[in-house]
Amino acid sequence: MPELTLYHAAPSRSSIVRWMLEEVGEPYEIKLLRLSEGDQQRPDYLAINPMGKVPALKHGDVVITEAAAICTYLADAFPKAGLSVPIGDPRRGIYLKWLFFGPGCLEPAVIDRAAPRKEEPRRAMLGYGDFETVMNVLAKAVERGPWLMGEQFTAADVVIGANVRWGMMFKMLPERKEFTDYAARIMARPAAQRAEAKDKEWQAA
Ligand SMILES: N[C@@H](CCC(=O)N[C@@H](CS)C(=O)NCC(=O)O)C(=O)O
Repeated sequence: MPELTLYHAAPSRSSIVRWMLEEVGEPYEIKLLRLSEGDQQRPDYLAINPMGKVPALKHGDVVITEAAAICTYLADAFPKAGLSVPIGDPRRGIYLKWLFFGPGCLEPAVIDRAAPRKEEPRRAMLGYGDFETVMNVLAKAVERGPWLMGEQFTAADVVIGANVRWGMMFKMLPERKEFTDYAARIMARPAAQRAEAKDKEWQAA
């Protein structure tokens, strides 16, 4: 029995973790939820994630939720995969910055753009400031490549990369060369291809 269980719905934010698990390379099992049937609100699942959301990851007896936290956790728990910047490495701070930038800035900026608020909020009130600044900061970070941390692919690329790919797919990110090139580098990764193929298999079933 694998020690890792992903509570998953495809495609959804739990696909970020499925890709991460493929990068890690440890055995895992999947428990599929049908969001349209309300599986995420059933008492047995709410006992796992009271937010009623996927993903959730069980590792032994520990349950971790929030996609970016799960990716950070997996990178640290399985250092052989080389997806983390360990404590003590001076680059760790930058690595953490990108892991938090995903759910803290990039995702809310994109979602607010897709579903605008009735009243324009003041820039200072929004943790991400404004959409254009987020796009410019991100474009500069991925421009040089190949990855956010330079030559090392890390969990931060899974978190940010999944958002970039998803944003491009749904035309929620501008078609900037920095983003299309970064998305192409991501899709050349065998683990990303495996995760996508497995998710598509389920969707077709
Ligand atoms: N902050 C959470 C968000 C998770 C989330 O919103 N998941 C969606 C799927 S993309 C979900 O479970 N939706 C079902 C629902 O809200 O009923 C994370 O980053 O993991």
